[in-house]
Amino acid sequence: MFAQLIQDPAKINYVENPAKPPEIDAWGQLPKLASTFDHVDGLFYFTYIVCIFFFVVILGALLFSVVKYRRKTWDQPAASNVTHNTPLEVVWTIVPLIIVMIMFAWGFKGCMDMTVVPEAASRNTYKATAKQWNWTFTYPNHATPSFNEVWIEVNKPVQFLCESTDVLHAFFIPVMRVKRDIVPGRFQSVWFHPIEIGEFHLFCAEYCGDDHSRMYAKVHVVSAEEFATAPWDKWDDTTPALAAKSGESLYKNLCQTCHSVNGTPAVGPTWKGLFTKQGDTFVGRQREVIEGGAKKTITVDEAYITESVRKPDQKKVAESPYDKNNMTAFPDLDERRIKGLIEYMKSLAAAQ
Ligand code: HEC
Ligand SMILES: [Cu+2]
Repeated sequence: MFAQLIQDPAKINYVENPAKPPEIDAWGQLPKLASTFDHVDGLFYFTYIVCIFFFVVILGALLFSVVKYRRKTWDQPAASNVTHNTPLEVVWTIVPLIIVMIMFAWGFKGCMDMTVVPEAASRNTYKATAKQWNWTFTYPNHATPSFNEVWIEVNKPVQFLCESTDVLHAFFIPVMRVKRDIVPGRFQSVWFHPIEIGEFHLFCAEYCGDDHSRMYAKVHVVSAEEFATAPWDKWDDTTPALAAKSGESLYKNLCQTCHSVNGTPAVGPTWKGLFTKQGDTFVGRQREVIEGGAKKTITVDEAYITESVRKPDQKKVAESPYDKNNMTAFPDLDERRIKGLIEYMKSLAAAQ
């Protein structure tokens, strides 16, 4: 019934994050693909119906009174001087109180279910680090993290310990019916039990700055066999072209929110022109930077890029507004990934 009012998911541009949008139901609700937290939908529909009911009753009474008791001539005196009605007032205090207490008890039970993590989920604990504006996931018993994409095993309860390195964010996977604010300086845990294989969205659900709306990640729920192959730990750099391709997908996940590759200004400087191709060699551009308060000119090379990724504040680009904008540091990116990003930057020059 309400589905038509909701934007058709097929028409939304999912190019950057092509997780297939699951079908929504007649209420505009996504399917629930976790065996946990049944109360979420119950409470949602209950609140929804209560709201619609009171909207109709109150607005109906209001419209009825406006028409029925309107002043018919300009000098018509007030016919009644009722100041109160005790039984009526008691009813409209007690009834909403009861309804609100039901919502409270229901919500409190749900809150306890979500925050008390069962043993099975705590044995499968991931870490989700939120920062402006991306997600880093680290896996149980696996050294390589993944960025803006996370793989979890189907039919296995999972816990995410969430932390933020800067401002407030929120961990929200609609199809799993979990949402939790992430408060800087503390770990917030969420858990759930996924029951269907697929690709789903994870959103940041707390306004966290300019690119908040682009701070989403892809959740891959995969079979145990596929999970065992550690799909996030594939990094193809057998040839420079493949390394550039791997670098490009990492760029889309991690850097695109702040860097364009076509010259468009963004939070950070464009990568267009970082390298130019002269014959068969790539030459880095000249760049004026501020290091320790002093301006100097350097040539862009692998060392400068590596440092820009790991310690972006070391040398700030001396050009407004980039000298004032801050870049998130990525200390977890290993050599191979940084090499891939550099290959990608060089491939931009080759394409010109
Ligand atoms: C939150 C926004 C943001 C994100 C995300 C981001 N950067 Fe930056 N980046 C900046 C800003 C702002 C600057 C300029 C200020 C400075 O030098 O610290 C910058 C500067 C750079 C520079 C120096 C560029 C030059 O022209 O001299 C490089 C290289 C760089 N970033 C690489 C990356 C890579 C690689 C990623 C992804 C792994 C990334 N950045 C993600 C904001 C960002
Ligand atoms: Cu946000």
